Amino acid sequence: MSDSPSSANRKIIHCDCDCFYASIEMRDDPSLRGRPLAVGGRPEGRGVVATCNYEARHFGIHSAMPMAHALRLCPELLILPPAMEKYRIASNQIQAIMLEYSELMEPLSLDEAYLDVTGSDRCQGSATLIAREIRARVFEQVGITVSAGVAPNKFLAKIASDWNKPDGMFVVRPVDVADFVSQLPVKKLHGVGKVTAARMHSLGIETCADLQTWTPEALTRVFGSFGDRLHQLSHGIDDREVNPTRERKSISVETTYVRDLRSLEACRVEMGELLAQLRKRIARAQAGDTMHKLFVKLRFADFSRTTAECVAHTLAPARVERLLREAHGRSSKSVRLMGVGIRLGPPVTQFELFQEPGNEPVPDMVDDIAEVDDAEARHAAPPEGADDAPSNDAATPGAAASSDRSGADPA
Ligand code: DCP
Ligand code: MG
Repeated sequence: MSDSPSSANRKIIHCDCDCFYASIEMRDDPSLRGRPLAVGGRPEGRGVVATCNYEARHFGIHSAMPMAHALRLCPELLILPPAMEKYRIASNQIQAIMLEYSELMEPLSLDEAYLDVTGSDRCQGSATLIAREIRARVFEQVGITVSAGVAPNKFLAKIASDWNKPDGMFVVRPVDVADFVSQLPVKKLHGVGKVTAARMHSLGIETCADLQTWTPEALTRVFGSFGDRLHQLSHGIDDREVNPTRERKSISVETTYVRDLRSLEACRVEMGELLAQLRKRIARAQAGDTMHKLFVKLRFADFSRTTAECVAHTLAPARVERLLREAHGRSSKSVRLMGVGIRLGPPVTQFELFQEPGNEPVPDMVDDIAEVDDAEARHAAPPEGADDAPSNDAATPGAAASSDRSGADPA
């Protein structure tokens, strides 16, 4: 097979397992099938739903919902704790199957991955047949169903895999792209979460066809640096390559607040919750000794954003607070999104740790890192541990955790 061209005419498959953790549990105990089942934390504590099967979804239960609330919606709900090791094994098996069709495989989380089959000669080079075969083999060999989307780029393939869930697939051929995107609701776009969608609706923008009537300049005026990207997505354009070697570069958590935070004090209060989530994610990823920088990111009511960043090898709250104060001081507007995260590098030596500055002035401030609003991009990185999943009672429905990552075993 050959390298994938970066332009048009690519063939991308996106695979996403159906109610992944719950599927594995039902596979291992078929008596669970047909009954509402959630995997996640205990309802007595602050446990949340990591996922639930489709029977439970009929009751309105969904990921990240407090388990106690799920139980009120469905008193007969069966609850199981997550068994990450089993999920990792299944994930590796699925990725191994995908790799037989193309080495250009990019995992996004344990249960989803992109595959670029542009240069593959399997199944007569048909991406549709490859996707069908992968789905059948996963079912036979791993015992769960996976849904697939086939399209000329990542953005559309990801939407397509969701189109006929569960246990379905959907193909967007190059000739179908224009029709397909024009009827697409804006909330389907990567980076458009509840808050941005509400803003769009207030501007009369419901579908990509509506977005297409806006110039990139007009979109940038309203949505900042996300404007250009919105323009491209609304036309079905996405040039991102499937990147099999992408390494996790950062781990972060962020929240878009339904009501803006109007003071530094309000930000500090919410920051405590974000930091607790970040600590858990770093621990789970065993990434503590690869931390090189710390950053605090704010997006203000006018959609401008800023990131304060410093070299750091530990998560000292005083340093986070200083970055928060620094970033907050850069605008007089209230805060609609707040995030905190770390950037990763090679493992840190004891010597570097010893050398780490304490309370000296923060070096290396970086301004305004333009990026898509990860927090609102659901697929950026589904959190795995139920108790680590963004809990709505912690902040708002817009809450999410994110991390740049890859690897065969994204922890
Ligand atoms: N997950 C989690 N916390 C969340 C979201 C997801 O722990 N807030 C975990 C459990 C899921 C897995 O990640 O099984 C995959 O996430 P998906 O978003 O793909 O959800 P599912 O696979 O469970 O369901 P779907 O059929 O909608 O893909
Ligand atoms: Mg899934």
